[in-house]
Amino acid sequence: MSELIQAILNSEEKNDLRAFISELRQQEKNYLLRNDILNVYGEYCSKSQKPETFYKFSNLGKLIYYTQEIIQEDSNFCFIIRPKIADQEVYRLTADLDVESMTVEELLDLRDRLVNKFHPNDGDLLELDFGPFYDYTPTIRDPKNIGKGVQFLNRYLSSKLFQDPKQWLESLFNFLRLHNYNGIQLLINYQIQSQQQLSQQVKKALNFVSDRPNDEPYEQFRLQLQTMGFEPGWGNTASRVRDSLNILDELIDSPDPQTLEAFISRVPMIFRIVLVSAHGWFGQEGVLGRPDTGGQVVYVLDQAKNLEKQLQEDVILAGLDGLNVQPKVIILSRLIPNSDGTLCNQRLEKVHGTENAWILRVPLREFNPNMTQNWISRFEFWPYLETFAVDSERELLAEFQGRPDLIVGNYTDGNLVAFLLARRMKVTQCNIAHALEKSKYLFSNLYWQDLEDKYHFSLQFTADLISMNAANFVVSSTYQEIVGTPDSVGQYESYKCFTMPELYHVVNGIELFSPKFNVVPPGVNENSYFPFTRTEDRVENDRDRLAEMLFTLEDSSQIFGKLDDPTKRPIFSMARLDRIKNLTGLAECFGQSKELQEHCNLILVAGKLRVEESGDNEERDEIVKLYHIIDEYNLHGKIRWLGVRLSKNDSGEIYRVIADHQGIFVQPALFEAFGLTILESMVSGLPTFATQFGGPLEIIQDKVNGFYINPTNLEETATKIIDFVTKCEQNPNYWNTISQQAIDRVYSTYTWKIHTTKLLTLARIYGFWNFTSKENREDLLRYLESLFYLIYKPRAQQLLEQHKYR
Ligand code: UDP
Ligand code: LCN
Repeated sequence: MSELIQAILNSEEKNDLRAFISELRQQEKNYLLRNDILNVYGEYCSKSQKPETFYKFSNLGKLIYYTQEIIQEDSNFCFIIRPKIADQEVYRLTADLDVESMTVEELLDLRDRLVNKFHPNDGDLLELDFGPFYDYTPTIRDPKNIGKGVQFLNRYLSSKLFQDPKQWLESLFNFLRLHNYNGIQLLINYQIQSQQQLSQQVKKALNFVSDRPNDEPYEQFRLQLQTMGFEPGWGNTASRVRDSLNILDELIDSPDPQTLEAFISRVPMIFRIVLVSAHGWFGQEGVLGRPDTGGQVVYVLDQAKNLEKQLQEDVILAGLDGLNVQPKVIILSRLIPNSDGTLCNQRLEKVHGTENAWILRVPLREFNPNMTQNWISRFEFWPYLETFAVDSERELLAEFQGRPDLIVGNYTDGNLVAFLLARRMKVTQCNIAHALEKSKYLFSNLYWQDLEDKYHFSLQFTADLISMNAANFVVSSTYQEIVGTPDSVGQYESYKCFTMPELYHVVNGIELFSPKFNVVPPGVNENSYFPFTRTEDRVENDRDRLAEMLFTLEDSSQIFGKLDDPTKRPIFSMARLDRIKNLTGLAECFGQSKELQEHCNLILVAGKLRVEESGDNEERDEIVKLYHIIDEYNLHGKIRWLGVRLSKNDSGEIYRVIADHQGIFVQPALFEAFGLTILESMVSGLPTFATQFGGPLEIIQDKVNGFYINPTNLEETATKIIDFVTKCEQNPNYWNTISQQAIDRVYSTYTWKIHTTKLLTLARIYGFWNFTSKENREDLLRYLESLFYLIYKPRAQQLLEQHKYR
């Protein structure tokens, strides 16, 4: 980038830069974000009548494109530039247009000065740097391979391991000896005492099974294999056992990364899994749409069901069903005594449609009954996590009658609990963020002190840093969750370097190129959400009942609004009523467009209808705002707002009913980490218009199987919808084409089968590498523990004190 700046300074564009800087000086703000910068630049170009080519292709245009932030301090400007994904360069431009590069530390100091929180004495403030802990692990080089960690790790470590065949065989042999289920030895037994013997016996066993019919059940030749040193786990039929032994034989004689992955994916080493989802209402009915209870619950429930199914299939394939092996999945959540009609006050609840998947709810210790008896917002939950983890360990050990094989954390709180549990129990830890709040709230770190009363970000971001660094592997739903797009910073990327004024500076918060990151998107529940055209699977009564509820039913206790013309094409949206979901933005977009109102009705399924029924600040604000917009634009007769809590089946059918009416789904969030409603609407066959900020950008391919919208540009959004509606009116087939392409997109890319197969492969492979590479992470874990005890815990205790007075 410094060459680009020099090129500007050494050309006629120097005057443009000078003029642009002078425009910047006239801005009221001294901290400009990308959107502001583009606006100022756009204005400058049009004011000085620059051609389109200058705007885009001049060196200044390129510089502006890469500039994420500009900070003005006195007469200087600091340019924070992102020349490519996951990279950052910082330059100071003086009034005389001298350019100096700035260090991360200088940038963080500058940001502190901006909010008058600068510590003049060097060394006054704690600096967090995780960089040195990643020195001993390999890193991916090309940013486009970020998120494909396991492939990279496999290739890298295999090539290292295979260089020393003796050591490699030793590791493999020791790894094979490890496995057992409830004390029953699996794979190999004491008769195989060395790696040489292993190699000989594999060939012997291969000869033996080769002569047997392919589909001969394992039980029929189990004893013969046992005498050769092989225990159950190789397969359920002669052909499966042969395949597994063949792969092993190849691995011993001529190892390569693909064979290694194929082999490890078959090793029966995961039977018990914990999924931690600590905050919120975790239940199977009546919990969705509440503050803090949305997609994460849907995701974890579906994941639990599908993991159990996959583990059961794996058990059968491995030939273990005769041993009474029963995989078990436990969703760990908090028990909420005042559970508002849900089952969240029940200790143990079986997950519907499974044999051995459970929701285990552990109560918070009685620090203060006013708090711990009730639902606690995710922003206030921090003081309870440590004791929750301690109590949960005991309960999990009892439920599993032993240790789990994998612990998966969800969201900041669940990930911190997963860290504490994994550390205590010495189990592989996987992190799933769902949404990292840091990038959701503008300047959340810089102004953390002002926001602390409401959001307690100091605890949340510290917890995030701890668990994302501690995790053996991280599962993200999209690539951009990790490192964003060419022009926007990723959620994990936003933890790379930031200041928490007067608390700490993070100079290197996470290694984005680490192979721990893996993109594994979720799927949809195919029993509840399926194409509207599958009439044979739909229940007519439900369809009619929900159509009535959506369009005509009068019931002021849960429905607001009566449509003048219920036959107009419905624009539908469903979300929790929080600010970021921006349903109010959609209502405003609809309100501002008379043309949209002529063609369509707006139907919202959202939270509650009455402020007094909500205990959540943001929800209350949004309710007030929505009524205000309805009045301001006089949307009466054109909008329906359903404050209902739908059952799973109803929520599936509701999308299909909208599709029966050739409607569309709009997801107008200001930012959406992933967006399960988008998968649900697409698989139902609804043309979907979704925010361009976040995950939907990866789910949808614009104009092919859905459409992007910029929810901050109401006029443009309305125009996009009107264009679509007009096109459909001219050519009714257009709706069907997009509808079918949306359905195809979900089935080809977003299924739980794909997700769980990949997740289990990851768990096995990271487990294997942890064992064989004996990677010493103890120093990192000790550092993280110090952060937990020295920063997190005292702050959590302070918050607990405040809770005592509630
Ligand atoms: N949902 C629901 N009722 C509501 C609002 C949401 O059933 O009133 C469901 C919706 O069908 C989806 C989930 O909650 O399955 C929301 O997930 P998403 O990933 O879209 O957003 P999140 O709420 O997690 O931010
Ligand atoms: C949280 C969110 O905000 C959504 O974007 C995701 O779809 C959901 O979790 C499930 O991961």
